[in-house]
Amino acid sequence: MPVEPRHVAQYAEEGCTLVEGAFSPEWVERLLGAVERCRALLARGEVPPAVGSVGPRNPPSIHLTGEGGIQLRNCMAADRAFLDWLVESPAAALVGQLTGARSVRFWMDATFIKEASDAATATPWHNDVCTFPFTGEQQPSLWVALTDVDEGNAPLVTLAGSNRDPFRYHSPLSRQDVTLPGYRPWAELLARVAAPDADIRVWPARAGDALLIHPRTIHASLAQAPGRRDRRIAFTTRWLGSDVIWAPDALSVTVAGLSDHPAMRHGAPPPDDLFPVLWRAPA
Ligand SMILES: O=C(O)CCC(=O)C(=O)O
Repeated sequence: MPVEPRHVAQYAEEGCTLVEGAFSPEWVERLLGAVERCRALLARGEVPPAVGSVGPRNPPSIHLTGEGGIQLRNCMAADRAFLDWLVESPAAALVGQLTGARSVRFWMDATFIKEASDAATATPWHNDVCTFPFTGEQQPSLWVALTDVDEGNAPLVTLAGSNRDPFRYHSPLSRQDVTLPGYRPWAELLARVAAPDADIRVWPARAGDALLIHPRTIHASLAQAPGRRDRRIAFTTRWLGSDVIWAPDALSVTVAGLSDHPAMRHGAPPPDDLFPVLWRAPA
């Protein structure tokens, strides 16, 4: 396991850290295969059937972002390679060790594919917690490069230290006219990253490297540099640590079968039968 104290310290201080070689070439190949299988079905208008269960989640979906930009969401239960990775790979241990959680559960997944340099394929600035129906510090995203992602191949970018903000921001995709305590307008987030003294970090990565991103860390991805047409694929999973409680509000994503599930109690941790614990800290 390549987690070192410097990764833990950087994650806590800056809200993002890169773990080089977190996943073997074999895991990268298997995940790439699963991505391509799900993408092919979704692109044909078919919903990949579940081959296992991760509890109530929204169905797999595909979203096009400009020319050559594709997002797949909620594919975890649709392919054996994804499910095997979830329980057999070092992913859950890595999340636990970096966040200091006593236990770790899987929440959701997304895949970001970019195959052309259209500016619209860039992922807009946001923080991931903007639509999460949970609260807690330990809700990171584990972003895994499945291809090499050099500086011209649409790397992730972060605003260092934004993980320590006492609030979250509206999603660019959610209603901007709703005011809720604890949220700031997305326009403010954009002003912060555009400020001349903004501490923006760029994260080139090799296939198999992983970034752990704090739920409040403001981040985006660049588009590919003009003329690039390489395949750029990142597979990202969201996780719930031991300090996380169910706390949906009017800006949270709703999940069919979960949002109204009687076992989901406001202010309580997610129940084990819907969110099995995948890793526990050694006693
Ligand atoms: O890889 C990307 O393009 C963006 C990933 C991202 O922003 C996320 O996972 O929240």
